[in-house]
Amino acid sequence: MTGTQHHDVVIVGAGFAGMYMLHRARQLSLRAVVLEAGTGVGGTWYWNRYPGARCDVESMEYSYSFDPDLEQEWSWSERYAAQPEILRYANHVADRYDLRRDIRFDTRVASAHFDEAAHGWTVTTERGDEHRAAFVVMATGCLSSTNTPSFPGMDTYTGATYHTGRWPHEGVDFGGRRVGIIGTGSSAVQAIPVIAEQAAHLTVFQRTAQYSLPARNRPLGAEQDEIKADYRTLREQNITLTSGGFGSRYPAGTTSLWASPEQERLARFERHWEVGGVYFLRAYTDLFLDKQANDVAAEFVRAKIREIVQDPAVADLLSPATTIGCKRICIDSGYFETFNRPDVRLVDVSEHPVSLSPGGVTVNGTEHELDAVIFATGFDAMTGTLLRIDIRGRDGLPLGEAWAAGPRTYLGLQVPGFPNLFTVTGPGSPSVLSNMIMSIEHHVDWITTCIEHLRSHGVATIEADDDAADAWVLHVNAVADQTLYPTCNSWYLGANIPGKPRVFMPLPGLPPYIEKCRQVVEHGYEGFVLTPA
Ligand code: N01
Repeated sequence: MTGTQHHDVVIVGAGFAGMYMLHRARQLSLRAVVLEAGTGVGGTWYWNRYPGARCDVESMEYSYSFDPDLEQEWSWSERYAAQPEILRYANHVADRYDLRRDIRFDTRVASAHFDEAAHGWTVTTERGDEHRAAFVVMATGCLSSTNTPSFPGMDTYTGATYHTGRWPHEGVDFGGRRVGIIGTGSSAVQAIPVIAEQAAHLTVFQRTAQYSLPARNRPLGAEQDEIKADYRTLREQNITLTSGGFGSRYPAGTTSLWASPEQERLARFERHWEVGGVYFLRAYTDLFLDKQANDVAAEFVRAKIREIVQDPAVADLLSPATTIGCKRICIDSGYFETFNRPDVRLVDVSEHPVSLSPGGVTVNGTEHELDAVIFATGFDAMTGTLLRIDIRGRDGLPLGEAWAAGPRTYLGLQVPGFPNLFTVTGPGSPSVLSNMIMSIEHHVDWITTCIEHLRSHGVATIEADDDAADAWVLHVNAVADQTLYPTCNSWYLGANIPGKPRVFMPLPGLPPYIEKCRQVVEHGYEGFVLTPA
């Protein structure tokens, strides 16, 4: 389709955020269109099809809550759903609410420019189609722009290469092949045990050892019916959790680690370790606040690694020295056990960087011959996708310039100088430190209420106030500074991308944030500038 099309709202991205935004926009009788780069819905779950990909928020919680009928009719097979099942769910939602007729697939957005005179936006696709609308909702995801470092010799490598975040849809057969994987973050930790089963040999190139906790995945039996019998209670309890909107069914400590005698600590950590998943880090209230308390938890996990991994030198290499939970914690099914296999080798690249050669990967002068190399090297998180689109606000101000010193938003919902443009789970909101679907629903509901208010009050534009945004950025950093999060080189801080400004991007603590958003509305969109039509 070419030419200019007119809508009330253009939504960019057909992941969980974009799909729900479309559903809500239709309820307001808005003419809405979704522009999606992929050929299907599902966002992160459409792209990340690597072997072992799975969500580490439980399926009963990592799902929409907006429609009790949807909650009841969909059945999850496992405690933690694997990528194909989550993608089936996304497709089910798209069909159930007849979303596809307003989604343009295979349509990548190139630019979005604010038009002062029209009080609206012109969104242009890479094909050159123009979409005009009063509102733009960037539902572009927090981890949607992959990061592939420019390794020396990359162009010379003759084998196959893959990135976990752009996995071929037809799958990859690693049978009989010598495979290398660079990176040991969440994606790699999930992929490594599965690829080790398939490949003739697997070499893991590790720059920084990562903490990983056992998922303890299991088929969902009667507990699914129990939750469905009182789903509202689970959702309501989850949203009250500071730790991010999921897991209220599991034990959480209410005291400092120092309030427990040593023996009791070990017993409690053991119980939390057995529960599986991130709940280990909820054993005490100060594990994210007090470095010494964190060290005790970290040492517990290192002891587990030494127990699991038979070769002490390998166990040593796999044992992180850093603050546990400071980088996004990994959740695994058999990760450390995989290094006991004779056909898996761990190569330390902390001192000697990786380069590629025609036959494989070279580290410190040793070439590892490989038929395939997997880049599990992560994403340009939270800002990457927004900055790759040519977004220009008032007076043609490019978003890249507005964010030269790091992302600056009010509530993670709007950027000063970019009227009527909303970011779902944008930087400055709890986003990646929460159950993403819960935060998506919260933002989409907030945006929907806001648009409804503007239309019913004859308001042409809403825009984050400069001072409110400055104060918000300070607030986000002040909250983060009370925790251990900013103390390590994580992607939360932009530290994984050379040259990216170091700003802590997500906001720790969901309930006060939700309350703040509520108050802002109650006080007539305090902190936003509303301009009458
Ligand atoms: O990416 P990452 P990811 N040479 O950035 C290494 C979510 N997620 O795709 O630590 C050598 O975590 C890098 O090393 P270092 C989740 O939020 C969720 O794994 O920088 N190595 C690191 O080991 C997660 O946090 C789920 O020293 C290099 C790795 O690559 C986020 O996505 C599943 C390198 C990158 O790890 C991203 O996870 C999967 C270089 N030049 C992902 N550059 C679930 O819900 C980078 N590395 C379960």
